[in-house]
Amino acid sequence: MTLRHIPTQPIAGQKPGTSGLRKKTKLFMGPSYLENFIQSVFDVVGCAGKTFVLGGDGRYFNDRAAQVILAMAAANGAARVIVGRDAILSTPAASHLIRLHKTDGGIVMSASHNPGGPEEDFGVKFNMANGGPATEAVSEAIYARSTEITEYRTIAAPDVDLTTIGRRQLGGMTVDVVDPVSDYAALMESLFDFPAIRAMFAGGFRMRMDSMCAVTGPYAVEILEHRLGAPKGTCLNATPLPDFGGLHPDPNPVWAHSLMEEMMGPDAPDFGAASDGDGDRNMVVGRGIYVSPSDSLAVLAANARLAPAYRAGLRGVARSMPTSAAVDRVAAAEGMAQFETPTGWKFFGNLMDAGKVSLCGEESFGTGSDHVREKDGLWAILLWLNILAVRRQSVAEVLCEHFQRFGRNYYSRHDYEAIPTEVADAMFAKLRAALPGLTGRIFGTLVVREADDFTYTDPVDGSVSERQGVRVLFDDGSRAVFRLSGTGTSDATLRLYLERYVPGPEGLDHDPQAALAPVIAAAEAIAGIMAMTGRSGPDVVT
Ligand code: VG1
Ligand code: CO
Repeated sequence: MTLRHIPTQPIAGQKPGTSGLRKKTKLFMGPSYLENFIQSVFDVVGCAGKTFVLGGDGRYFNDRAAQVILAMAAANGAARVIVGRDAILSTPAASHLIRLHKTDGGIVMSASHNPGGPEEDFGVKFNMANGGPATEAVSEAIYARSTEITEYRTIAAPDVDLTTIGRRQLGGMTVDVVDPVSDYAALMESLFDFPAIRAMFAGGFRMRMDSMCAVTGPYAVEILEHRLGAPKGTCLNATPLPDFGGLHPDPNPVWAHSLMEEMMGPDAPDFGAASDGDGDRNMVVGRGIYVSPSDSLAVLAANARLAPAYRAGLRGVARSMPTSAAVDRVAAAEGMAQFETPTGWKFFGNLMDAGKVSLCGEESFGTGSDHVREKDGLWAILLWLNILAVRRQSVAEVLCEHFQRFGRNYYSRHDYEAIPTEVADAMFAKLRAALPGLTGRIFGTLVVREADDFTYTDPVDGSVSERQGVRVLFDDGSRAVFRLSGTGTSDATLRLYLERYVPGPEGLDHDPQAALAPVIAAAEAIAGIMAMTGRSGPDVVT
């Protein structure tokens, strides 16, 4: 077992984005790429004597990357690494293990909803001792370290056997290979009314859970089919594959279209759900009805008390800025604290650690609570099941009653993908320059009340994050928000978030795109997206 100091040079661009470092798999597999980043992590957070969790979503290169990271952890003096069998852990399960074993953090290998395979994407992120993604400050420090790195440390040793559960030694380091599912499944069982959900399935309730050939398959089978008694076949695409079966493991109506088709079809099941590459996202669909993630967050906030873990009520709720204000109305009605953060789960950690919020969500199909410090796809799906089981109503009935009570925040996100970076930068420069003159301007029926570039001051540690999305607020409460994606691996993706509030009782069942037409037109007039990109419309509408 020889310790090796390998000379290396900084590699440009190892800057973590919205959620960790994501790059083309080939780049990650190239000389020193993964090694430089991992050494930068260890140099910043410290490694000697520490314990970490390691796992990933099973995508191509997951297995090799795990061996590289283990050898480097041993060389850097780690005491112990807890690894999911076959180097598999969903992101929320990794977060749970970090907290359960009170480790010093964890490394999650995933590019989440980005496609996997030798020609597609890979990613790595570091989670802190609270189980949540590294904060902005730590991510920045890791990046800074990657620009000055001169060597990385590893050991020459045979691969660790990760195929069976048990304790191994790697140099002076202990490697504990654990079942990736059992602790997480036990946590879910402790939060929700499993007997009520079990009774609902026993009564003939039909569900489809689409794991999109990604990491939640084994978790969904264990929890839904084994522990809750859902009929065999409830879980679809439940075997994780290195290339996700060539699919795009992003649970939205566009990429989960076969599930959508079944849910909108003549013999649709009662409930449909899907999750993403690493298991932190969820999509929820009722028979004949799609639930937008922002509405899902609001419904969960309004009904959380129906689940045992939240019986005493929620401490507060937080949403990312582009997420609709539907949950704000629930918070106001229930007298709960409410926070608005930049995009990315790392901004919720401080609020949860400080006990200010119990429930958080993003419009991008992410919902979670303070049971872990990541968004959690199966958790959200189980909370929905718990609510349906207790209320004995359909998804459509629950949603309809919610809109009647709170009004409806019509919402949609339009993504323009693969825009040349220069074009995107020029568009944002122009947009930012126009902000000061927008107030009072009229676009069709809408008058601009305020326009700014979102700045967030963390109420816990006072840190300030600037330029987190351009927002144009109209005087009737409608909104258009413009952001560039921070998870892509090539070119730029523009996200346009659109929202309009209708108080009801009339006008609550329109098609969202039609209801949002005035906001869509105003956004185009303000930003000139089609003119500047030459596109005739968005690539993905959710
Ligand atoms: C996207 C989503 C954001 C989410 C992030 C990570 O980021 O918009 O809400 O937190 O993905 O989710 P961006 O910068 O591309 O808009 V995941 O499930 O990909 O880890
Ligand atoms: Co994800």
